[in-house]
Amino acid sequence: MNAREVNFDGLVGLTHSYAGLASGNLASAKNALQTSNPRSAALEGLAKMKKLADLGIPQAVLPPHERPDLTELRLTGHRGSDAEVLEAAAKETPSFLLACSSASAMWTANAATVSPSTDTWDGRVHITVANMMSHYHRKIEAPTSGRILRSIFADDGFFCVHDPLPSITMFADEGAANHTRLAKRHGDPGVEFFVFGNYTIDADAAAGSPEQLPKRFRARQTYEASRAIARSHGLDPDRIVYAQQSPDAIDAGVFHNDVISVGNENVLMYHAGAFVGSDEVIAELDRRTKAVGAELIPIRVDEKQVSLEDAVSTYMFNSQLVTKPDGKMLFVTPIECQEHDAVRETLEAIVATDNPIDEIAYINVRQSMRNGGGPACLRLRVVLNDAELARLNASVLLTDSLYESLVAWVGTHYRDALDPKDLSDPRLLAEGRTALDELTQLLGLGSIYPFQL
Ligand code: SUG
Repeated sequence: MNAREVNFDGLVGLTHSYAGLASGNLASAKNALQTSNPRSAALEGLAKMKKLADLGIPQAVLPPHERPDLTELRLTGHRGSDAEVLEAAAKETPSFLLACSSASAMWTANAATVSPSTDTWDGRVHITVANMMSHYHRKIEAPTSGRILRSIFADDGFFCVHDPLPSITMFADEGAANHTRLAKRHGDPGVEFFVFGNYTIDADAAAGSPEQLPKRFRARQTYEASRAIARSHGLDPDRIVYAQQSPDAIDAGVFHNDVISVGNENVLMYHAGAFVGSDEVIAELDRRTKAVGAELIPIRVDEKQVSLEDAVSTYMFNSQLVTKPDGKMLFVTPIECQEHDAVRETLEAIVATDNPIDEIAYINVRQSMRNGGGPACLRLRVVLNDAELARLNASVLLTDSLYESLVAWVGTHYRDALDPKDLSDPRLLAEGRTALDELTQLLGLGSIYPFQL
């Protein structure tokens, strides 16, 4: 059946801030406690969505979560009115207030792992909400992400939304940022490619050896989590490849695999330093994709073309690689890549070579980039056939009129400067609730936030 990939982008929240919360994420550490601009951040994200929608690439919107999260703050013994809780938290547990205020749900590549219906045991689209247990500010996204995804993919004849895996180290899961699907075309049977950085005592020999764990930063995705998702989704073991992230890459700031490789249909672009045993990984992908009728086109970028360090600082591999209506592919690439000679030249050389990629769009998502989130982090990819597309809540699909409403909505409600100290301002909480209440109506989502339940 005819199928396409729909990008579900996270709309940046009203508390977009730089709190230095994410270990292993060099941009987050570098920009900690700077002033952010939530309005620009949201508009940059919307402009990216509009750009893709205008090219005829289906685009949808996922709403931000309510922040600061008062429920979490109250769990730590702060009592009284919301304003009193915020004031006490700012005084007594300021770093916890920062974590409870993060707009990190904007990086929807981490919201879930999605397997299209052509890959799963029961012919439904399977979606596992990520537990994001490696960082507290991200772990608290899971319940709201689950409610939002269930509200959009509500028809259980077509969709199956799974709860997050147990929140223990063994099953640490960061969603689609460590998952790529390779196929001839989106609608064809695919090979699901899971990349992990860590494994625990229950891992079989395929997981690697303890010398292959990073030394500087903690890896965020485990082998066991990837395997559990493959089981839940009922994937065919012959159509799965597991690979380990290179520990050196993790230590160089590659906290998710989508910082160092990107795939789309039969193309996989990767840095030579991305995986443990890259050549064997590519050979296995080649073998398994051939078995499903696809001819893999691997595009390898060597260290001498672009160093790991430059790949991380420009987020070259965190480009979205998307199929246009004419069947050719487009790189949606951070503007930082255009400003870096070696990276720009490498990307342009790839486009000039004989492969399906024929265009680069450099886009500005600088506000998100300063927190280590590039274009690919901001979107969750969902392959849907015609029948499935007709079954989802269509109010979240980006039309010209929804785009205009959202731009106006951001203009009305968002601040253009936010200091971490502003996060305890009770007016910010009130502004957020008014805005999000309006947003659920714009997106036809019903009640999804705790303050609405
Ligand atoms: O989890 N940054 C996010 C960025 C996520 C990027 N996603 C993908 N690669 N798919 C993270 O590290 C920073 C928040 C702060 O420091 O305020 C943050 O959480």
